[in-house]
Amino acid sequence: MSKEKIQICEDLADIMPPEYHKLVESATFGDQDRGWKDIGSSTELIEQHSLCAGCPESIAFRYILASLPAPEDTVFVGSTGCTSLVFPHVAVHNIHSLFGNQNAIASGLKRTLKSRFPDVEKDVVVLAGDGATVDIGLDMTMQSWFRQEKFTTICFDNELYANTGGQESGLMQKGFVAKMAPKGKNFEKVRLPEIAREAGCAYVALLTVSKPNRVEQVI
Ligand SMILES: Cc1ncc(C[n+]2csc(CCOP(=O)(O)OP(=O)(O)O)c2C)c(N)n1
Ligand code: SF4
Repeated sequence: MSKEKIQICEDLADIMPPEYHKLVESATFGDQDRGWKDIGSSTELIEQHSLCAGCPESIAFRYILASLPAPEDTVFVGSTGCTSLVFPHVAVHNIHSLFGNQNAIASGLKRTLKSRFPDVEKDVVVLAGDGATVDIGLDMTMQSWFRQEKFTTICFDNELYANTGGQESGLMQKGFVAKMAPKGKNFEKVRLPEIAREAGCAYVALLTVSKPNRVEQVI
């Protein structure tokens, strides 16, 4: 592990806010033994991030960052939505893809990194909301799973299109009434873990933010 790979550009160092200096100095890399239990003493995301105050996605993101095996050699692929709001405030490589396209971008990126750096394991991690993963991006999600592309897909399931004010999502619970779906949902929640298993994913796990050390379901 090395802290050399992500640094603040010297020419901009004097105008960067202190929070960003702290982020790079005490972020998620450099320590061999770090993990989710280090949250509290490490910095993964600046405190003045642009998610709502108290948003569970912010703590979930911190757990994810703290748990990456090799953050310096990891590239995140994000998609439009609340999940994408964290990326300007973290010290990790990331690409913002067009809404729904994240798994297609990640497939190409992983293959390209393999070809460009044959001797280094470069990890690619998709992080997207349920609307991006299961509704608008389902085609791309499924194709990458069918093809056994070698990267991780993380779906932040808040059961809603939150960033655009609360439209119905496939992962929303049946009967749920949202601001932009006032009649309530008519259909059952899409069973994403089962779909992932059927599509051939090597490992499928379901976790909640409140219990980061407990996997709810492994398929
Ligand atoms: C191609 C495209 N279609 C639609 C949108 C509008 N849009 C932006 S965010 C969003 C909802 C995101 O919902 P979700 O993926 O569930 O993430 P959340 O905001 O709930 O974390 C939509 C529909 C867009 N930006 N680009
Ligand atoms: S609207 Fe988005 S940022 Fe705000 S609490 Fe919900 S998921 Fe988090």
